Amino acid sequence: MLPSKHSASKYGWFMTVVAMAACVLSIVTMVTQMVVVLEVRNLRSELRETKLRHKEAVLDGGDLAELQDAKRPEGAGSQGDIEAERPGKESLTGKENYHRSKRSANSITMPFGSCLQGPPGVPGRDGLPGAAGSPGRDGTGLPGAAGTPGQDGPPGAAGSPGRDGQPGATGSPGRDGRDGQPGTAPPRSLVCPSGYVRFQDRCFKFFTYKKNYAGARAACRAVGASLAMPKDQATNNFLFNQLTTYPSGSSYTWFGLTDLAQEGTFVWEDGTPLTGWSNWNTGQPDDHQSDEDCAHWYIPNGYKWNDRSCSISQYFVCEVDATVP
Ligand SMILES: [Ca+2]
Ligand SMILES: [Ca+2]
Repeated sequence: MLPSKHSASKYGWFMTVVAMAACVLSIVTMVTQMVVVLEVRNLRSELRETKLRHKEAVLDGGDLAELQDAKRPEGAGSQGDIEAERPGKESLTGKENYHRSKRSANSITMPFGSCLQGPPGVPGRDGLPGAAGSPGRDGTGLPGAAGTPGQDGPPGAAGSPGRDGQPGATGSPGRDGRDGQPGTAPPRSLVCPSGYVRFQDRCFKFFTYKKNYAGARAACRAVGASLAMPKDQATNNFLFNQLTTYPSGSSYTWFGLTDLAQEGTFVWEDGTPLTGWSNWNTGQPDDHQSDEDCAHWYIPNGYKWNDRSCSISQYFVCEVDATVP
């Protein structure tokens, strides 16, 4: 953590004072060492001079004692002092002093460096984190208890379709079919008399002259026939289609149906009453003027039926059953 600006300033001043004190101390030490050095040099110089004189005395045969007296300072005369003045002894002491002085001189440090140095700087920032340590060893504690079971997963996808099943049991027999419609083709063995036209099991003859109803009925019976009886729509359609091919087709034509026996109750020529299907024109039978008891095809109105006076003469149609040849 960096110091604040104020604390850094106070710290700087304190360090400056300490540095200056160290500088003064260094200067004093340096002066002392310089004095010592100078003293050592003087001693060495005196030692050289003494050696030189000793050699000269030996060469000249002079009195060593005289030389020693000349060398001894005034007031000194003891044997200890003389031994102290011996060249060998004195040379050894000088060497020690010399090395000491040299070491002292070498150990002298210039105080100006420390004096010129500024106050110490602020502490540096924290260094980068160290490298990660090696992984620790596995613990020796007991394993923990098992956790609670997780929730059920989502349902899986739908499976593929199964194989086809086995064939089922045989069903119960079906119901009997309905009866078919009667065929329209006439038996090949049936035939009609000459001059007749066959339709199914009956034969029809279209007369080309006119008779009242009673005359027409008599003419049919004369040939073993009766007036035609169109009891169903198929026979009726066949007959009026044939009428268009004859000259009589363009006029009114009798067939065998009357209410002569009882007004309002029409009966076929074979004595059977008119029931079920009929083909009356609109508003007919109307027994107009209470004089209309005989039925005929009303040509202008699509061959619809009409009751008309039986006394009127018209064309007519007879029928007989077809026979096996
Ligand atoms: Ca009538
Ligand atoms: Ca009528």
